[in-house]
Amino acid sequence: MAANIYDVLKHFNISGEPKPLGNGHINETYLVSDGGDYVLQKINKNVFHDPVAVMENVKAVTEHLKRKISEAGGDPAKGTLNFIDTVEGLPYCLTENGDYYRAYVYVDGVKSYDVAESPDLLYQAARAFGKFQNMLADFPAGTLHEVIPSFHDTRKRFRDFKASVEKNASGRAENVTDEIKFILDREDDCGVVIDALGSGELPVRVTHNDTKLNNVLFDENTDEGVCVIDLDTVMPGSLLYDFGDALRFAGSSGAEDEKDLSKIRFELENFEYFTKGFLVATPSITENEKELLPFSVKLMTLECGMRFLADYIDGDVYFKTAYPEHNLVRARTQIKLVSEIEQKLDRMKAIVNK
Ligand code: ADP
Ligand code: GN1
Ligand code: MG
Repeated sequence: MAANIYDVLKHFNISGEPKPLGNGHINETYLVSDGGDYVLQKINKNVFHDPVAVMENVKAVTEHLKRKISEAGGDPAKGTLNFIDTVEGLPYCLTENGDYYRAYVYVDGVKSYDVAESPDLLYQAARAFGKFQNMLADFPAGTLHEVIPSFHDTRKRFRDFKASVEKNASGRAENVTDEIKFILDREDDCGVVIDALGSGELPVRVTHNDTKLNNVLFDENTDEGVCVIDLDTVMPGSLLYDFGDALRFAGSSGAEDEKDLSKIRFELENFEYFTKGFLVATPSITENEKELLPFSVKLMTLECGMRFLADYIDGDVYFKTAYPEHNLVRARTQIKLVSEIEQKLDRMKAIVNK
């Protein structure tokens, strides 16, 4: 067992000084330079109650992806994450405090974006996520652990949201009554995808489930989508989760935590470029899925908005925050985006049909 982060590095046979990397909301991520570059991550135990199961999932998924990438003539050292085993032969290192760390090779020559800087970037991101989903089409879904049960069951997320409002652990609910009402008014939307998955109208697929733009790495010279990262939530789900969640983030004209709401619009041009790339990469999409693409963007944005607002009301216990109102600021951008999407749904449908 390791005593501290330096001891953890020794178990992975890496030396060097860990420096914070990226803007993820969940794990603690470090870059360590040791001749080669490595990423060291402390898995968030509050979010992932069974880190060993998480590592079993991501190892199985990356092994599958490596086979697929090689078969297609690609470079498996770049196209997916390459995890490193400890000297004891394990894909994680446990510390005396009960923390789990993992390490993987830093993908060289790439960069990540927190805001969509150009529509073409979205075309690339969509192709990367679509290809990712395609490569997992024949992955045995039944072998995956459900590491966060009901992750995108929006009906359950809605129930949890109401429970947070009723409990009002932080006493903050009084200040956000308009935001709470906005979400409560949209209860009927919450069951659409989860019910259609249950009835078989929508196929269950192995999906990424966290398709934020900063979970794709782009080639620093060509901006081609090189590698999909953050594989912790790969689980059975709907293609609509990945499509909708990606556009929740990349369809916005501003950052997820932009304070000035006048800067937050839902960009139809981004929607168009992303949709084009995604449809090219997912030839197996069904008619029912296609029809729900525009709605899925609204649904995933609403879901994320209720999660941010619930966390604000719970007292910031889930997402990493940089200041006290951070989750509220995030919830407000999602709410603004939902109203924008509601106004643009018909135009989004026309784009899909085109
Ligand atoms: P979280 O679950 O906290 O979002 P991620 O696995 O997404 O954790 O990592 C957080 C951030 O670190 C990513 O959004 C990305 O910006 C950066 N990052 C992670 N791995 C790499 C890598 N191999 N190369 C470049 N950047 C990376
Ligand atoms: C979290 O891990 P990260 O930062 O890529 C969250 C997503 C949310 C997202 C909102 C495991 O993603 O579900 O959509 O924040 N991941 C988890 O920015 O809860
Ligand atoms: Mg991430």
